[in-house]
Amino acid sequence: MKTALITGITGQDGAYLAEFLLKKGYRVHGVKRRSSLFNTDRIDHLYQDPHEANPKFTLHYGDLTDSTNLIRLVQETQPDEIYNLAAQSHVKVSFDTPEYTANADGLGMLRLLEAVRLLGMTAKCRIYQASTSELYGLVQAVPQSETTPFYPRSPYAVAKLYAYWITVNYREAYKMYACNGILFNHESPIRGETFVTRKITRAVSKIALGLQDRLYLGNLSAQRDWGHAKDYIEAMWLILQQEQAEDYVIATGVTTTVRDFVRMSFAHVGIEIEFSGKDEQEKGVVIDADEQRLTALGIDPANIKFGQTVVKVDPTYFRPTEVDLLIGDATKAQTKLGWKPKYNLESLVADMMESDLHLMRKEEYLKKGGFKTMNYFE
Ligand code: NDP
Ligand code: GDR
Repeated sequence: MKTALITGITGQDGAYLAEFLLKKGYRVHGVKRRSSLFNTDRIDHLYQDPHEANPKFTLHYGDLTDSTNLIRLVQETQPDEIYNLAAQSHVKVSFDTPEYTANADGLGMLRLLEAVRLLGMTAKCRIYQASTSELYGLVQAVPQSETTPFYPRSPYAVAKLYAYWITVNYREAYKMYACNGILFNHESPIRGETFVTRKITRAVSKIALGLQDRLYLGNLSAQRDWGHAKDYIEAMWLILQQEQAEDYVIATGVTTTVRDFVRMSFAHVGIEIEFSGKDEQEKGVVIDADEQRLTALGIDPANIKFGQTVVKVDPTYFRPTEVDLLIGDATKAQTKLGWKPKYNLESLVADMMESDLHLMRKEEYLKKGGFKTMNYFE
């Protein structure tokens, strides 16, 4: 039985990867941060009572900024594979917390590599670094592949650039099986609520159910290559199963604007919107609503008003430096790993919308029952 250690276990990818590896028969250890409230929602279904003999899934307190903690965890768990998924992963927030982001996202990987090296585990332990398409930043060439030059555009991306190169360096210097997966944006029903796709699918669900009037967004023209997290975590595992340690781009090869993601999400519930105006003045207005579709989904058509402004731009969400266009070329992963995504953008939007409609219905019941509902949305 193989043993895996996953940092960032409470995050989107950590949760899907843990489930995937448990199904493959792995023993999984996860590193979670101390938090004042439970923050294990995404992995609660995997929980095993630690009092039972020989649990296959165990959580440990830890933090990527604490070397001694990481050394102890690697020593205690003796992993065959480490997946370093932990990070302050929000690009906009990295402009507010640049030093912390550098420490966790940049030096964090160095600490893990050093832990493996100092413990004499370089031959036993393979290690994966969650690298990112944000490394490409300011567009140098499209589509972006393993050979496209990097030009990071945020403290997050600069920190991840360090982690990328320290992974390559330890592979070359110490013959470690250490790899970068350069993953393009991947989303899911359990995507963090402040990333744009989830912010959109939550808000569209609330608007359709009459729980919210409007969605405020930043740059609608940004283009992203969006895939499904379930497909992408499989690629992480494949990257660690090869003869040679190498770096791979994981992407769908299709790019879409934020504006079109909004349109598609509204279209899922039968609402057609039209955008007008430029830059900060741009807005999205309801121009049609398919009563049959709304009713079939259990939504009261009276919630949707013709001419209602449902999307507005709020410059608060603009970034000091933006990444305008990402589109990945995953040919290497397709040919060498045999990786092929099962989801496309349409099925991704449908999966997220169905899940958020279901969640927001709970809010609807609570509101109708006179209970306070969660109003905070960023
Ligand atoms: P999430 O933000 O959902 O999860 C991040 C995880 O890291 C959470 O478990 C978080 O814990 C944990 N974490 C944050 N800081 C620390 C720290 N200092 N020490 C220990 N744990 C910490 O990210 P995703 O699951 O979406 O992404 C996984 C990784 O992949 C990240 O490194 C991200 O940068 C990278 N990536 C993501 C892409 C995407 O599109 N999703 C694309 C390319 C790369 P807590 O729950 O306590 O906050
Ligand atoms: P990104 O994801 O920065 O690509 O990083 P995010 O969803 O935050 O932004 C995508 C694009 O949408 C634009 N945008 C907004 N973004 C947010 N969050 N909120 C808004 O209201 C909004 N309006 C427009 C952004 O400007 C941007 O252009 C994600 C993270 O998961 C990283 O950790 C990962 O490395 C990369 O994907 C690949």
